[in-house]
Amino acid sequence: MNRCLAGALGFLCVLLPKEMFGAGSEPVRLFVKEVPLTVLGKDVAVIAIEQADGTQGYSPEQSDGFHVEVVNQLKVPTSIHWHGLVLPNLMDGVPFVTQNPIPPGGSFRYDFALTQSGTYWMHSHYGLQEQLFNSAPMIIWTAEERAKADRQVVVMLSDFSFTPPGQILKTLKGGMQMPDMKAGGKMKTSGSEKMPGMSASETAEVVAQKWDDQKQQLARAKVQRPAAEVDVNYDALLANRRTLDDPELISVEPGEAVLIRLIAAASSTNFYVDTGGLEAEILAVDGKEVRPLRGNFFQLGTAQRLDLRVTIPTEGGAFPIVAQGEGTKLLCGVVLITKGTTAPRLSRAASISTAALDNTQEKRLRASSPLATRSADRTLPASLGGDMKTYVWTINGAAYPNRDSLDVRAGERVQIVFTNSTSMAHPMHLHGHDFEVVEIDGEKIFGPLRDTVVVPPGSKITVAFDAANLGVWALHCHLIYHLVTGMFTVLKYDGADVKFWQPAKLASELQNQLEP
Ligand SMILES: [Cu+2]
Repeated sequence: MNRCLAGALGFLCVLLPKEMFGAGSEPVRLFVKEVPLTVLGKDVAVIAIEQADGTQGYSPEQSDGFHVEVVNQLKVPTSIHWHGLVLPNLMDGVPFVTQNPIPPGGSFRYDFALTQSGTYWMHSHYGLQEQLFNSAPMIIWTAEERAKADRQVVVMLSDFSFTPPGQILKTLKGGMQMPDMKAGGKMKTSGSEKMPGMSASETAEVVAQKWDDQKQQLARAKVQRPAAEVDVNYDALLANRRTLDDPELISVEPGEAVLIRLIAAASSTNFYVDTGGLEAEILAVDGKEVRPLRGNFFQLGTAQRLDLRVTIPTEGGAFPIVAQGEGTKLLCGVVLITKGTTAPRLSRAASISTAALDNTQEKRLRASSPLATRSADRTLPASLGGDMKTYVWTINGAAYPNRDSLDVRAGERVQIVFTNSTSMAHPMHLHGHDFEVVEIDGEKIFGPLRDTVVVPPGSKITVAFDAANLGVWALHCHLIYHLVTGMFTVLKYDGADVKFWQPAKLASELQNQLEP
């Protein structure tokens, strides 16, 4: 059966012929290559992960398993990580942790069984390539996933800068914020009143999320708070690689249910997602089902996913689904539109900025199938530190590369306690495991299963999982500039194969990339 997934990256239909992925068949070849893109009228070169027919990424049937050969057509090394998958350690695609980088012209084969379904994605774990859009969607299909709505669309959110990523990092490490293009490209020093660790700066009217007790749903609110801090002033936010003044128009039918699979594929941007006049319900986060939670305004941390189901009104119309970056006025999005409706003109910028992500939504989310109740055998602290001035970001006071692993034994129920003493929200990602959010700021909950949890400024969040996947697993902040400047460690199982874990090599390789 072929099925067209409307709107997957806009310019293509994902064909899902089941026969193509049969067990024992040839692997699907994924080419990592440079592609042209026009942003704000300028031609730039970015990266794509494409099949031979131009299909973005790979969306297998769960029952067929995962069979891929990654072919590196870049002029530099790469390595592709399958974000959120519970897979064998040496299939995880992290250079100098689970494999060596794939050299230019080289390839690497990945084969394993799939145990999960839903919204996942893939991205380079090599250097700063994520900032150049070395990423693609991965929907793992089952009959249940297909039955969730009449129509399904994938929306990938990303952040774009005309400044090369190496230059962005150098500028950040130089104690300066990125040039603000709207301010004439002038550099500005990181404002003293906004330095992390210092007392809150002046407040302003900003957008945040609230719980509407009367309607029992998540909603948009205007509050007096400091605007969130950001590392990089981007030139644009993109949805399916398009700006909001030229958005993807996704054809829908009046009265039908549409499942929007949102993927925050940005390098360094957390989002708020606004469904406007369409009331939505969250069906899953990070590919894992939750008890449906209603609203029209949602939070989405970098690297997280959000499955939102909406119903198109019977009278039809045009329905923008818009994402605003945390701490910025920049917007991106797509438009769901019925036949005969004129597409609205949308602005790329909102009138006011947004507050830092917080725990409003996370405290309300409940896993559909929580972990079995069990006391923890091991509790590991993960204290998040760092500041904009030194631009060194740490876990438990140490900046990677180091060999300060968090150690576990197979069979244990493990808890990780994230405490954030910085004034930025950090989306923390553990590879190879689903974890459950079990405590937020002292309140015990049966929270969602996730692979990436946002730890807001000043917050303490405990996650739990069963250590049942032997290996050396990356654990890091998913803001790329925090990751490469130290907020990275590994979860190491007793008895794991550590032959690929070479922190020192990672550091020298990154240095090579930054010095042309
Ligand atoms: Cu971070």
